[in-house]
This record gives sequence, C-alpha cells and structure tokens, in this order.
Amino acid sequence: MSEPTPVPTPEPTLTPAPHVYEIWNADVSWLEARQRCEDMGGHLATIGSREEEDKIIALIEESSAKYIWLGGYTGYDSNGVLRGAWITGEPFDYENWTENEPSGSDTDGTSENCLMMWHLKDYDRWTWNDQRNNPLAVLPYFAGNIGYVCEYE
Ligand SMILES: [Ca+2]
Repeated sequence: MSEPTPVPTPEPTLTPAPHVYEIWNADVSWLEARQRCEDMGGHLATIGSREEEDKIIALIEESSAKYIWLGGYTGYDSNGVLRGAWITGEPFDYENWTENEPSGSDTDGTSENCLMMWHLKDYDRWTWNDQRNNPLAVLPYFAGNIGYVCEYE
C-alpha cells in the first residue's frame, strides 16, 4: 500500500470585505454624529468612488432624512486653497460638490467645514456641501431632517 498522494488545498479566493453602512435619523451636529458612529465601532461614512456613493444614496433614500452628515470636512491647504478631506485619512479622490461648493464659510461669515450631502431642488441628484457644524441652531427647517451614515470596515 502506498501512501495516498496529498491533495493540495486550493488557495482561497480573497474578495474585499463589503463596506457596511447604516443610516440614522437624528438632529445632531456633525461632531456629535461623528462621535456616535465612533461609539458604535465605526466612523462617519467616507466615499471613495461613485459606486460607494450610489450605495449610500440608496440607503439615504430609504430614510426620511434630507441632510446627511458624511465623514468629510474642508480646510485650507498651505497655498490657501480650500480642499476636502476624509476623517479616515484616505485619499480625497472622488468629489461631488454642489455648484459653488465647498464655500468654506456661510454668507454671515460662519465657517463651514463639515461635509453634508443634500438633494437641492435645483439639482436632480444628491450633491455635497460644506456646512456649519450645527445648522439646526440657526436654521429651524433642518429639524427632523438630519441624518448621518456610519460605516463599518
Ligand atoms: Ca458651503
């Protein structure tokens, strides 16, 4: 009797883990939304591609939220150019700003650095705006309409 020839185990096919997103409706500031996602073991969602954005938009549209916090912010670089960034530090390659955004500040001079996704009447799609941290404090129509998307890697 000869020993049976061992059959090599096939190499497993590695597929990237899907990103899991979760939407919450809550009238919170961007900082509070960021903290809530971290408390749940995730982070405010970041968007690296049109495909990821489409997934997040599908989720948003199942909710009643109209103003959605994402894990992005804006700031001025050393050349004084306003740029976006993700809280995870991943490259800010894909962008979908509303026309004339990011603005960096509101018309009253309040700085706007928090990435919010919205669906303006004049646009037929969801786009991005840099918003003040707590718009509800000055804009009552935000009440009941704020949401945030957490992402779990
Ligand atoms: Ca803005």
